[in-house]
Amino acid sequence: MKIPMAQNVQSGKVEGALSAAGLRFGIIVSRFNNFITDRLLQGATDALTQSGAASNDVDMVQVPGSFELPLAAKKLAETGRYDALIAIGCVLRGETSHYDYVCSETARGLQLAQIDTGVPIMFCVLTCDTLEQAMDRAGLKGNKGQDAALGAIEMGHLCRKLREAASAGGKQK
Ligand code: INI
Repeated sequence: MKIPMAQNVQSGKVEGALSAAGLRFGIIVSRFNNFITDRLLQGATDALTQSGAASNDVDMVQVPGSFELPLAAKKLAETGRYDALIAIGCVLRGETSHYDYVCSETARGLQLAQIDTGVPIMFCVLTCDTLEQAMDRAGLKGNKGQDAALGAIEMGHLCRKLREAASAGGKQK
């Protein structure tokens, strides 16, 4: 694909910018382990608004657990309303293999949803052995919700640019 030269686009290099203004975001958040997911959600929404996202350009839906994130994310992506989605969950290892099923199916489902729909979906699902590990990642030593928001902004811009480049390439033919 031939990428036209534009702001932030050098020949052969395409990158997303880091302003969230004008982009639309959906956040899907799991209620399970909500003492962690609430903190991740706060980190994500703070980062989006501090980066210029309008509050009515950020929608939030809740699901019971991480396992339900992929279906809700896919349905949001299919609306065509969003530049990027952020899926937030926290899976803590227990005594049985349940943890492994929830982690692997959540990751697989979210990846499938973004590949199927073409809408970027950030994987903000903590998969931790202990509550302490989760707390560290949900505010004590950084916040993965904030990291996911920055990823969503970058991927939202990148996908817009790649769409524009593809349609400009199509018009030249
Ligand atoms: N869901 C989570 O998000 N985190 C967990 O740690 C967890 N554990 O441990 O069971 C969990 N289970 C619920 C699961 O996501 C589904 O909601 C449930 O199985 C119903 O489909």
